[in-house]
Amino acid sequence: MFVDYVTIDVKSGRGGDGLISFRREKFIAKGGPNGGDGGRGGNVVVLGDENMHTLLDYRYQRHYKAEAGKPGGGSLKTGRGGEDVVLKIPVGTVVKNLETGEVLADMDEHGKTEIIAAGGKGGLGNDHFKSPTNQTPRKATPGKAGIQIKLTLELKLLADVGLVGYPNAGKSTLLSRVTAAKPKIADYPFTTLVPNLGIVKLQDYRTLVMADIPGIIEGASEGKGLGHQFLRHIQRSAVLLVMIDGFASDIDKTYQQLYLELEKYDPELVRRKMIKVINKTDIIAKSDLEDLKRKHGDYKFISAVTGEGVDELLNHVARAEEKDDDSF
Ligand SMILES: Nc1nc2c(ncn2[C@@H]2O[C@H](COP(=O)(O)OP(=O)(O)OP(=O)(O)O)[C@@H](O)[C@H]2O)c(=O)[nH]1
Ligand SMILES: [Mg+2]
Repeated sequence: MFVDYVTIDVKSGRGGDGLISFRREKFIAKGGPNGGDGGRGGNVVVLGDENMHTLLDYRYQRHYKAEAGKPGGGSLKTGRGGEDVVLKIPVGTVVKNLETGEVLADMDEHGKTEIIAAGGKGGLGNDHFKSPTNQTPRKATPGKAGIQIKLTLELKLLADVGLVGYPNAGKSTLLSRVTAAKPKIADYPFTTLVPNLGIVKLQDYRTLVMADIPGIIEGASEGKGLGHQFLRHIQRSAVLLVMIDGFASDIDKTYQQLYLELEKYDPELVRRKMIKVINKTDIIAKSDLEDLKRKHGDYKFISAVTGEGVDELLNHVARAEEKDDDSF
């Protein structure tokens, strides 16, 4: 099961207490202080792991607590530090503080780690409090408490190109045509329920990751259809292919509706390089197609089924991907 959003509760370990203790030696009447410091509490750490593809595990286990530090010992022994809790999360996951919305970590690399909640410091043993006037301090400090935070984990796929469009526009068909991915394709709306990724090999041997996401419709931002939360997966994409069925009753209006839904989800999304695509040219009557091409010169025309226009589209995508090309 693909899970891309969870909330969890984490708590770092409390520091161990400092100890009050005195040397006891046979012929010394009053030994000096020798209480050790408490150990540091364990941290809560996140670790990016490219072998994980879902946050499913965190649906089932929602509470994580790092170990407390051990108290200081006699003979100035520092207590052992608490064990860290290391949460493995898929590469692409953004970790936020649920209450403040602050981004605490963006796991954009395999192996990257970030401390989300630091363990409490250990307390000081009584040895720290000796002074010329107080050779037998009866004072030590307790360990500091751990930090408790509610977190959101949000998985955002790392795709260079995102496919957006109404259901049935042919997004999954295009992905299956230009990559080795095998998404489900069918002639009913909302066939795609979770995002699919594929790797496009361009003519110049570059590769691009393409994401096919569930269809969105007018009102998706108010929860219509499958909602619009899947748009998070194209938030990192520099290029968006906006795909429209050639039989849509009003192509420009459809584009405007899609644009609005993107904007409502994240105003930044509509600043991406947008490539407008009309699909299914293979089944549009020749004269109708010519009409459409005349009216919509700013669109690319393709058939995801026969491959007509697809190479040209990919070349266009390749140029859009080149960062300094602002002509899109
Ligand atoms: N004739 C023709 N049919 C197409 C073309 N592209 C897609 N289709 C058909 O249109 C239907 C929908 O295609 P999908 O690829 O599942 O559409 P989608 O945009 O992924 O749809 P959702 O996952 O529901 O959002 C299927 O029956 C496809 O075979 C095309 O270029 N030509
Ligand atoms: Mg689909």
